[in-house]
Amino acid sequence: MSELVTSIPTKVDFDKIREDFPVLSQQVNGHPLVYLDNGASSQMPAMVADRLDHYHRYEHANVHRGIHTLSQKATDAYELTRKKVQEFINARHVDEIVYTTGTTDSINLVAHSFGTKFFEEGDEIILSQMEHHANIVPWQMIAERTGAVIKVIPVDDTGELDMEAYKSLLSSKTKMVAVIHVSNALGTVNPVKEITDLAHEQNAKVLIDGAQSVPHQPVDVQDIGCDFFAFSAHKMCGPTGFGILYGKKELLDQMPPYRGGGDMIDKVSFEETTYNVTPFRFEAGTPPISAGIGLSTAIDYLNKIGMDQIAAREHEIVSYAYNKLQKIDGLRFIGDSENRASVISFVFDDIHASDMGTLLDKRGIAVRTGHHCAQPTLRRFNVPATTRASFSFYNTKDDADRLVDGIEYVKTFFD
Ligand code: 7TS
Repeated sequence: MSELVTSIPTKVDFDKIREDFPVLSQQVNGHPLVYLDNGASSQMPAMVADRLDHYHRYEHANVHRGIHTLSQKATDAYELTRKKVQEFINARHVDEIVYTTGTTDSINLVAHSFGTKFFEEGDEIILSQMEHHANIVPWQMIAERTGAVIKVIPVDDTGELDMEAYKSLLSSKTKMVAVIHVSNALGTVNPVKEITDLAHEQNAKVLIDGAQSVPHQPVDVQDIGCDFFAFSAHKMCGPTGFGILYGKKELLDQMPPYRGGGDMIDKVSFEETTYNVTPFRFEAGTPPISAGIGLSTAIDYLNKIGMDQIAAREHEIVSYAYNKLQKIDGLRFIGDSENRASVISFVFDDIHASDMGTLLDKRGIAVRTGHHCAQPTLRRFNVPATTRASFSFYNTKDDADRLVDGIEYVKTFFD
């Protein structure tokens, strides 16, 4: 990729925004922390941590079942998140927002519920070669059970999907296309609208894994046109243990519940059980209430900055880091798409990624090394592991400089 040049509107003071994240002001191994593992989990602003604290101290009660005031308050706060999420991703109806425990759970829900009901022997599921394991294994499990077959869109040398190959894989046998929006291993941003339009021409349904897109850019599910969209709260300044499945209402209404238990039923007897309406019939048992409420505050926080501003800021920082990294002798990018966001993956032929990660950590720089739960992606590039720097809007050019200096320092060990 050639030099990336960008400019961003200056309305938001992003350097000041770091002060919202207490975790970022600490020293790690005697150095100021440089946190570049946002792809794994982003940090939480004090505003979200305070909201969780307040809930646990003063508002805790179970939801959807209490007549008492505290339970009603907890329910109202928890249900407010559904509305916030609906607006955040521009879903048509609030009941198209299903609460889950994260992206993994959301994809499992669709694979098991939709797959069990609609897949038949010989039906085809199209995935891509750059999927996270969370968007591979659930489909394999359901394919084994139903006799459906998995087809894979190849990735080219720059880390982009081979769209011609995708078109030739599509046919009337295709029942589901499940594709990652932004690759957690390569950083590639995929053309999900085009992917969806092509799948719909064959009457196939489309699931987009948005774990790495929702935290970094505005997402409009109606504009994409996809049938399902999955993401996690903990990658977007929210708490762990909570996530979202967006699904078109007419599809969710036809899908059987995925898990049975309290809250998801209408009437239960030993002879027959009837189920609650969408989305509640997919939400069995006591949920992670505080995490759900925390997501609402995280969305408020992100909205206050503006997702357009966040996307522009990250583009500027990632471009700056990319341009400096490409000058380092021996560094090879894995994934070099023009359309990239938030993630830079790289290798050195003579330095193992885990050595790189360990030595960077000694200088207070947190990166992820390994296969990033995307083994087929790395196999495509014939590498067992990469070092991955994944950025957020609170990262700075100074963080990028510290990364570059850190890599130069690690290189001196191996020269
Ligand atoms: N899909 C993508 C694209 C992801 O990046 C991840 C997590 C998941 C699904 C699973 O999300 P979860 O919240 O259900 O666990 N990705 C990473 C990562 O890149 N490093 O650690 C976790």
